[in-house]
Amino acid sequence: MLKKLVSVVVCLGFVLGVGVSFAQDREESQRRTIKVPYSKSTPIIDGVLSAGEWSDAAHDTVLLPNNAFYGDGNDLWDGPEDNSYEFWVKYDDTFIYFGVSVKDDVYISENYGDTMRYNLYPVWENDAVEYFFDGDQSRSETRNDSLIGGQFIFGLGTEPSNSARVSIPEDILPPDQYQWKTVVDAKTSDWVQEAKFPLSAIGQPKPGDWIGFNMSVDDPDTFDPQTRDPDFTDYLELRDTQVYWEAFPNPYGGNVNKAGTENKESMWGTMTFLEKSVSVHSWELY
Ligand SMILES: [Ca+2]
Ligand SMILES: [Ca+2]
Ligand SMILES: [Ca+2]
Ligand SMILES: [Ca+2]
Repeated sequence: MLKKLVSVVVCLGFVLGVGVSFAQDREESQRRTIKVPYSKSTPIIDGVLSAGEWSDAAHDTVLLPNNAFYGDGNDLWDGPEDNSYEFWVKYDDTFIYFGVSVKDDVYISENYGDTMRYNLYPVWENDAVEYFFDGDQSRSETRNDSLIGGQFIFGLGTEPSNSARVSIPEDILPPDQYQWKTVVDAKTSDWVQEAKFPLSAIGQPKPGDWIGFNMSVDDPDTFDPQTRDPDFTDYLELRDTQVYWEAFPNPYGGNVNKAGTENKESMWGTMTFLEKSVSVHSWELY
């Protein structure tokens, strides 16, 4: 089991590039934290942010250039309507829940079809959310260095032939243990994703605990038909941008980061799990 997992981990590291390990220009006091309340009502994972459904959740807005930065991609960011997002997060005794509302100008889901890259569906070359959990609090200079947590990439399933585009190795998290749904606004190309993961997959945090956390939204705005050709063997980087929630402001001295913080748990933020009695409204006052 461990041997198999290690091979998957190596593969994941290869997919998005292995980070450079040099000292970063950062201050620990600037590491971003999100405080997650215990859920008072269980959200329905249907890709629709219904009224009141997330009002008891923690919330943040991820917008360049103030509190996000570019990751891997072609650095073609045209403004908030191109790629920016808000997200909500809360937990209960069994799951952590996310609602993500993305502003996008061109919705893309067809790149690569069912062709796999590095033994995974390359959902990151379509509009997708990536979730990162350092469940064993190791803050490592790599990622997926333990059986707990790691990087999950959620794609979209709106194209009929790609009914479930998920890039999570099944031996890390079996498909029947999580749930997700993405709904796209056909008029605006904006989209919403809701998801839930079992706490058992992210270190089994209890009220009062913390784990390392990051997330990003991948934004390609181009469909390249050659990625659907069975004879096409190259690999194309089609993302315009990958926008991170991220731990540190401008972690490499600017908004554009090519150093691969997604591969370094040490560069991720912190997620704390609030005691059950603490509501979102009481901690927001501080
Ligand atoms: Ca919902
Ligand atoms: Ca876009
Ligand atoms: Ca770790
Ligand atoms: Ca897009």
